[in-house]
Amino acid sequence: MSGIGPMYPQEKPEHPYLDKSYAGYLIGNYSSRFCAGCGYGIIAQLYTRTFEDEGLDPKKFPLIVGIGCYSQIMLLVHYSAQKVLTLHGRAPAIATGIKMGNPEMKPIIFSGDGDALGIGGNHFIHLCRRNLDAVIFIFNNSIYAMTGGQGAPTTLWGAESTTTPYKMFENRIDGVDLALAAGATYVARTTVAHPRTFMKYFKKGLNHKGTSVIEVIVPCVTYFGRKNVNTLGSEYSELQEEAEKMETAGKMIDWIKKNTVRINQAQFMTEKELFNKYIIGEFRYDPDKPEYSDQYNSIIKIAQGRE
Ligand SMILES: Cc1ncc(C[n+]2csc(CCOP(=O)(O)OP(=O)(O)O)c2C)c(N)n1
Ligand code: SF4
Repeated sequence: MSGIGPMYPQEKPEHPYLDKSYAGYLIGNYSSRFCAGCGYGIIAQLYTRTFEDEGLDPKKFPLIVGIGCYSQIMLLVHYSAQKVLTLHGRAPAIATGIKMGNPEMKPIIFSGDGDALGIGGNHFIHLCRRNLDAVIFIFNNSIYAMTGGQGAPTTLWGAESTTTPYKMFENRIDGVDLALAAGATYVARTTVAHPRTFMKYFKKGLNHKGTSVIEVIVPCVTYFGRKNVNTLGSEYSELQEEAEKMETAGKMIDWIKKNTVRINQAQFMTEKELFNKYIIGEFRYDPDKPEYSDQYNSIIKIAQGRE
């Protein structure tokens, strides 16, 4: 991540949603704090576009943000979005409080892979188990980026990171599998290289009453790409002569596309073939399971003798 950078108010942003960004709209600052090639800018624009397309009422759809590089998305998302910056891994707990305080609200949670599946794994499990009406995004860049590129529970086997300078040898956690096991009622995975799918899943989550978990595979060029080669995850990874470090956004996006398998293709593949791959698609949609705040309200009525 870099400093906020110079402002060029005389320059008109080419991207239609930059004018709608928090920093762009308020102070005409169109710079980004993300490294060149970071995928988080794409997410900010897709969020803002969906926010406008759906005409989201900011008072009903607060954005609850955990701690990681991605927290800087707050400067880029729609200026009128209500944003709450919370603690590392604790965004689901704050979102639960907000939802229970005012069940009319539907929190949208931003979390990193380290955030939701490492330090906040416990909070994530219980959000899913309760089926609280909220959308939680897990931005998976396979690394703890903000603190210097340490290996995370999601780091692919064989990958290099600052804490695994030879190779990652631990089994990785799969955010989708965990969400399914914990009981989330809408579960999907996509990547920033599939922007239309991102918006489709986001809109579905917004219209679903229950916990929607959307994992998004994102490139971190600085701490993941520069240390790893584009044959990572490939069955041909022993062909090291073809391997290239992924030090640019283009190489990382190409690798993400190559290392991604659609859910309908995955069913014809063996466990060995799927090792280290990202399966994308929709894994569960269950609109019939009772939602937590509704259930809680019915218990209040029983306690008050009204039912
Ligand atoms: C309770 C707690 N533990 C650790 C930290 C230090 N910390 C801040 S951000 C971060 C890593 C974030 O990684 P991730 O959630 O994957 O997001 P990214 O930076 O990759 O976007 C860590 C370990 C913290 N702020 N609070
Ligand atoms: S360190 Fe990685 S995740 Fe953080 S801003 Fe840079 S590219 Fe993005």
